[in-house]
Amino acid sequence: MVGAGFAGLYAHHRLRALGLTIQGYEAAAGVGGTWWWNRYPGARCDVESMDYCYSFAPELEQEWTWSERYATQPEILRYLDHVADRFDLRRDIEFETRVTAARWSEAEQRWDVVTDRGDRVSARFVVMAVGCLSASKDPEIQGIDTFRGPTYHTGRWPHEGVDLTGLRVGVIGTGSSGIQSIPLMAQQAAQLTVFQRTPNFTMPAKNAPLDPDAVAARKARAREHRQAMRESRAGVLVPPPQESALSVDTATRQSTYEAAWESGTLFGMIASYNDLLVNPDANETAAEFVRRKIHEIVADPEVADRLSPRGHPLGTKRPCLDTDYYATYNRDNVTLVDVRATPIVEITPAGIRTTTQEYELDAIVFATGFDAMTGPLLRPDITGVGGVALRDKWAAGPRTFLGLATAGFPNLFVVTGPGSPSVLVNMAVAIEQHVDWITDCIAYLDERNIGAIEATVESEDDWVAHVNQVASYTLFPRANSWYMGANVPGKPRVFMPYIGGLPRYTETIESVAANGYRGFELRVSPTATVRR
Ligand code: N01
Repeated sequence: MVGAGFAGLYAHHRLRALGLTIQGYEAAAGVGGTWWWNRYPGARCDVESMDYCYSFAPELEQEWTWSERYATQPEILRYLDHVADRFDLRRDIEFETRVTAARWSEAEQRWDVVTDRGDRVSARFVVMAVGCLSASKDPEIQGIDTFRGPTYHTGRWPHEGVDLTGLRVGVIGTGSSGIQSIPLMAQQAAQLTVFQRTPNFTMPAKNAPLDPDAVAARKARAREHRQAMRESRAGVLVPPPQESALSVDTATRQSTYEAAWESGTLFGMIASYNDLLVNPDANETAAEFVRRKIHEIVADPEVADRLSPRGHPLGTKRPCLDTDYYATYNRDNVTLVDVRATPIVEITPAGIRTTTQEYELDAIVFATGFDAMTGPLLRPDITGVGGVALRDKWAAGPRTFLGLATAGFPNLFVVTGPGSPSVLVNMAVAIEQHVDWITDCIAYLDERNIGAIEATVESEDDWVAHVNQVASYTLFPRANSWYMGANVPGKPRVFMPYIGGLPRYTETIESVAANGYRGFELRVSPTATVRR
């Protein structure tokens, strides 16, 4: 089991109940995955806390009480620590140990797994619960090592915290991490200079303490709510839009967008009309609404203009929720530098030099994101049937069957891999679904003395074609997003998650299982009894 975040912890719980012996590895010193690493100021989840948690144990749901509508990173980490303790999930995990390689032996029908500490384990199955956004990425800017002051990446934030009081701070990046941290860093720093390459669409989170009566009411109908979440399109309850943005008059549209803006929900704006992610003209009505909001909030019209996204349709780069992001640019100690107009040339010992000037800084924050989805799977050296490396197989982009498995790599399961809904839906729902499917699959194999399960090339080809086809109906391929791999130089431009929605995806994976794992080849174990 690789990883001990949301996915890994639940997988330990389910697979242990099957009676399997598990060896877990986790690069961090504790459980939590993304919530262990991303400790930057303002880090919190932008799916509501009561929806962004496990549903597998009704008693856990009743015991745990979230304090805010959108939980902070420390609170989510406390929750995951609590889950690990409550279900005794740490005992099989080797922490501060990174899996560096895994090699399949067809003769033995086993994986030989190696770590950076020199551990070696022979395993029937490898479950990659490595997260979609766990391979953090520094910017490709020359001179980083020459900078005299400290540099920090939001995805590897120091655990002791960082005091920016009185410092001149530069931050590169205005995705979710930048947008959450900039308002808080601006309160501490003497001067904050934001280096923005692409302005992003963000909406107010309207975060607040949770009302105890609302919490009690939700707990009372927790089971029905969870079931409805699993059956929803994105793992959260948003009424499905019925009409086109272009079928209503301007006043109606404005009031719908106003309500979405005030709702403080991630999917509210996109779900206002049914064609915002497929029709550029419809999308433009929502994009223009947000741009007008930016101009209302930001006092300097030139700064407001620089903050207004124009190069990509709303929602095609992941939207963000913020607290006081745009208003932060009204502060005297905050400067916005448009590095598309005046690109960064280099990082110098004293700061950051663009084509027009050098900005002197005491500290630099990289909010520059991740080698998403494939990065965590390709960093280890994984070799499958016939000695083929996963890196080579995926050289032109990830190829999976259902985002759960890849042909040529038997008995290797991926939780929320490329080709699954994953990052487009509530990850807590997606993770439980995948872990449940993998657990049922392994139980099925054990009952039948089957030693190996491998996705066929044909089923994988069909699935990849389907994933690409549904993406091509949308506006997503128009954006240079991490969904497309566009943030990593040289990475193939492929829309990685599956955008067909949870209901269709659920029906597909359930039907595959119900039909004896149709689309997979199942091979009998070479030994009389399957070794656990
Ligand atoms: O990373 P990002 P993130 N020079 O890739 C810029 C999840 N998440 O860590 O857009 C200058 O979105 C880059 O510019 P551009 C969430 O799914 C969730 O913020 O490539 N700029 C961009 O502005 C999210 O989408 C939560 O032109 C450079 C920024 O850096 C995902 O994680 C919180 C550059 C990177 O933005 C990733 O978010 C946080 C360069 N050389 C994250 N290189 C919540 O739940 C990169 N950039 C709330």
